Amino acid sequence: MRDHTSILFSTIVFIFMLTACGEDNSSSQKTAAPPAATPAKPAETVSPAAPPAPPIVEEIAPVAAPESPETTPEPAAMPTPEPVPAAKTPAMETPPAAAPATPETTTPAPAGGPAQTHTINAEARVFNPDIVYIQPDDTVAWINMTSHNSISIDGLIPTGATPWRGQLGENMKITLTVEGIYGYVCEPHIGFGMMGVIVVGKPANLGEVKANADKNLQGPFRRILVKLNKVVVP
Ligand SMILES: [Cu+2]
Repeated sequence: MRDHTSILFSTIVFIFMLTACGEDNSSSQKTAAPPAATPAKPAETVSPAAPPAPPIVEEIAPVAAPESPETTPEPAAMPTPEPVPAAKTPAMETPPAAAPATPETTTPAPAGGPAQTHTINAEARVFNPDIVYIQPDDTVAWINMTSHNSISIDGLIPTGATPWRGQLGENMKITLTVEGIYGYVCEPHIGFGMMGVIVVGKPANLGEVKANADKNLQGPFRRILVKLNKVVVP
């Protein structure tokens, strides 16, 4: 056993000495060798590490791509049904807007007979109808007069007729006995042209009323001339 141990020990010592000599020989060359090997290895290790990265990016990209197309078509489909009902709503509102054209049309003069009541509806900013043909002793009733009134215009009623001045926001009715043209306005809404003409019987004062309006009325009051020009003497 001792022989083997001594042989083994001597062998180890011999190998150690050989190694020490090798280190001494290579010690001078080590300085240049390590730098060359170091840059080469890291460059190789980095490049292999880089390739695996692209596949990861590619896997992420395809995942994100399917998500965006799915979400995009859904929002696009949702807004479509909404605009449709929205477009129908304004279409429904348009017909009522055409209604205001009604006041432009004049009602025919009623035939003689018992006294009648003629209703004038105060709509948004217009009297409907804005020109009313009645017979002497007939009654005119203004309704829906919230925020409106009816005031006869000086110089635009027949001689001998009684002017009137309604209360703001109150419905009213008057009975007209004197034949002729009567012009009136809604005081708060003169600027909107909210005014009207009442034609009683066979008026003799149409020319006189037009002349007075053109001569005396100022600003928005003059819009009554447009209505006076539409009057057709029965
Ligand atoms: Cu008014």
